[in-house]
Amino acid sequence: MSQPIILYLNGPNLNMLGTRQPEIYGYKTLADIEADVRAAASGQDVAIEFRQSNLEGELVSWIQQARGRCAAIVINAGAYTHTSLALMDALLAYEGPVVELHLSNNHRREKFRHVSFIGKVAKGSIQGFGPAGYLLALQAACGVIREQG
Ligand code: DHK
Repeated sequence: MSQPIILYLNGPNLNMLGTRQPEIYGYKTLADIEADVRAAASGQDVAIEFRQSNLEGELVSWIQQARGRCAAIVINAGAYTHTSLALMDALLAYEGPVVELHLSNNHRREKFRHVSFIGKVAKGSIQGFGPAGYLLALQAACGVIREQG
């Protein structure tokens, strides 16, 4: 049987990781993080799809295409977290579990980052652990997939 797919979606400016405000987001690039996730997933009997876009509509399309195909979505929507009804609606139409992910702890930051349209529809959230959060999210997603059988 084919392996369940975990779809990692990364939103705007996450392609700049490593050089973008490293005191907040860390020194790893998104490619470094993807390699870490793939290495950790290799022992887990799951397949990883890992994508990044600066475009809201592209992220919406990828969520739509995950319906009936991906077992879970892990999403760091970047700033769209705080603004995007379109992403929230797309996730509501997706039948699988959603893990909300952030490198920084938004609750310790500016007030406008305390609102999350992703958090309203996610099964749970991981934030504040830097790049390691991507591995925690893998654990969370694998756990939920296993629970669901
Ligand atoms: C990433 C961003 O780009 C910000 O816009 C969010 C999030 C926080 C993160 O911590 O990963 O506010």
